[in-house]
Amino acid sequence: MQWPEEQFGFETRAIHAGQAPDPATGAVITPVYMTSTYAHTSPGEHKGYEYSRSHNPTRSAFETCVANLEGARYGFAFASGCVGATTLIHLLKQGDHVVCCDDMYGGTYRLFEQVFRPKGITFSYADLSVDGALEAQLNDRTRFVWLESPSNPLMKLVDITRLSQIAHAAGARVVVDNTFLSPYFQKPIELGADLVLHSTTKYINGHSDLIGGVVVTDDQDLGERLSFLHNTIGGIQGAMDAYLCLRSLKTLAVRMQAHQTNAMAVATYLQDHPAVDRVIYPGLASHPQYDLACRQTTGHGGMLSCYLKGDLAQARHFLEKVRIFTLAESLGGVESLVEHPAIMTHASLPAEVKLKLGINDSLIRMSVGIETQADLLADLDQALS
Ligand code: P1T
Repeated sequence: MQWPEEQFGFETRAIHAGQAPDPATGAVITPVYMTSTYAHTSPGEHKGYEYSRSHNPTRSAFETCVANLEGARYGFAFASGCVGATTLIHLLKQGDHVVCCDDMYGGTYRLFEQVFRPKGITFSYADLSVDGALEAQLNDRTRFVWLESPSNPLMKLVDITRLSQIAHAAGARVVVDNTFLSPYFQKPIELGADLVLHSTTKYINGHSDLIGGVVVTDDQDLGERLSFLHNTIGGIQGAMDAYLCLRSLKTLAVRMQAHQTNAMAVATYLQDHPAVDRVIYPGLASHPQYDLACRQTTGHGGMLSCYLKGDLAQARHFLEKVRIFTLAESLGGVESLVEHPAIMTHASLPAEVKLKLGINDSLIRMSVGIETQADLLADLDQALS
């Protein structure tokens, strides 16, 4: 079997892409190549592997597989989502400008504002779901448009195709952080984006047992520049973590379906609960961008946010009372997690930014896992009572 095989379905590619049986032994599962270096037969003569910062067969298999699933030719696995983002920003130089969606993971905002702004890269933030908002931010130094869709934690969507056309006309590249939906539900490159980033800590690995990131692109120039930066900066993923991510991709499709089924049930349940003010889930017809969600994605994923009635005391009471949902940062694992963005994942945002966005003390974010649905609903029921 030759890979990539375009005609195979997502599930087949998730299980086989980049994973021919091991040439040395016939092992069906790609081994964990725990080696830092590789023997040369003569200086400069080797089997394509010299040093594991540059290449490692386990990591290469994962990179090939995830790139294939995103419809891209180049994939680079990193030690975290944040170092993936860091490496992307190293494609830029002093004076360059990035337009970002206003609602994004707090750690990405902190990286941009506290690490890269002092070094001379400028960032502006706008609600890019509003017509004309991107055009108003672009200038002749804009190199990247950085999108999360759905965004973390407010689940806002942006029209990736429309924004990519506008960005490209202005000479900028589009980065989509696809962490929340995974390539199973959303393929940004097919929609027109140039670069896709994931925190693989989340759905791609799916079992909350590692930190990782990946960047993919189908653009040869970007692929070659990223290959240089990946090796030269060296924020690479270790072989064991790459092995776990590769193994997890095999079940991505079934996990995402199960996450979505449970999230839809939780969203519907919360929507009708008297203690809940508002639920934000792209799969609900009440989501302001429900039509875009149905057009742009093939599913709505396992993440949702809601505003509880009351103040911080009510939110704390709920968060302390859940039993199956665990009060913890992160998302995308098989177990259900719940968190308070204002105090936890988005604590590094300035108070006025949080206020403007609506990240207040009543906002709760849930990563709905794949436990028995009735148990999850019963847990929420007792915690909200
Ligand atoms: O944690 P790390 O693997 O470095 O990934 C950072 C990151 C990037 N992009 C998005 C959309 C993310 O959600 C994250 C990490 N987010 C959390 C830890 C969280 O609880 O939201």
